[in-house]
Amino acid sequence: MRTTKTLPALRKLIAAGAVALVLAACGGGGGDGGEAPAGGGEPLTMGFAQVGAESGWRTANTTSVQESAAAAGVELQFSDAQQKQENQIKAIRSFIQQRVDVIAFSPVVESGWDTVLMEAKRANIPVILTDRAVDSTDTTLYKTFLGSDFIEEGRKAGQWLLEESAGATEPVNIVELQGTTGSAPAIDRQEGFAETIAQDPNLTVIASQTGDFTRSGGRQVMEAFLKSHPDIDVLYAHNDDMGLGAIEAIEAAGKVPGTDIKIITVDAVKDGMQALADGKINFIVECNPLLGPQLMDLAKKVAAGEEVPARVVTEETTFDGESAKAALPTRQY
Ligand code: GZL
Repeated sequence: MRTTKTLPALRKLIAAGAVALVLAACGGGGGDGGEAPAGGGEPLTMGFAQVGAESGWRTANTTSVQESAAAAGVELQFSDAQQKQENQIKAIRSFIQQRVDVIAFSPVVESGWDTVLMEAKRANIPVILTDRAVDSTDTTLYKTFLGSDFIEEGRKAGQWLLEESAGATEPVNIVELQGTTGSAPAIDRQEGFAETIAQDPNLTVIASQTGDFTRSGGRQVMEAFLKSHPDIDVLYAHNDDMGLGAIEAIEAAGKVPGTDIKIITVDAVKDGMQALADGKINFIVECNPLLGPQLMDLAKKVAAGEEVPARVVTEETTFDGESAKAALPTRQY
């Protein structure tokens, strides 16, 4: 549903109308190639509160949102919270003050959102969760959740290791680099992996700690793991960036990543796929960051008061070394 327009917005409407008239006089087209609002009306305004810029995945996700907004003729107010929940809450409050038509955000952690989401609801501004979920029990606080099934991603990682280790008679010692503490992907990827490897008593997670989804975090924690556990067989990292940081630590310790220590990661961004093609990573579960087009489509629907599905799960696959080599030349991110 559109919000009540104030005087500044009326000026925008006149300007938009004037722009639409000018474009018509010049034969239309031109500009940034974005869609002109249907019927010459005011463009949809979206406030997007992004987690930060912590990983290659996040960068690709930001690019997808920004480019899709331009292509859809959506006026985007974008904020980078630098992985701090208080910054995301401030940004959402600012979007409410600006009376945007739709608010979208990727919650850095699952908890602590009910108050600010209730403020958006009272302001009659629909909210779309993208990428990550919240643990609010009141599902009327948002219109839909667009993003991956992280438990399924963890299961896919665990299933690969189950098959790789089939018939093992010796214990398989696993270390785990968790994503941001309290975030949906970290919680769910750990859950999905653990429930799957529980089918083989030889598979044991001997250490698990957060690397906060960053390369430096992955490297630092892996250095500590290597010092305290000389007998590591497998690394399961919740994203490529932590896995790539861990590879630096493994090589610095004189071990061969992908051979001495098998490595499973999640995301499938270019740098991770290159390491997979090079044999330094053994298996990657894809997590698709290109949510922009679906987000803009959902935003237009909720702003128009149309019904949308409560949950939109993104399509994604898995890669081994051979399929990574085949995919790399045309990989978008
Ligand atoms: C998952 C996303 C995660 C990525 C990380 O959808 O939230 O955050 O897996 C990113 O690379 O930092």
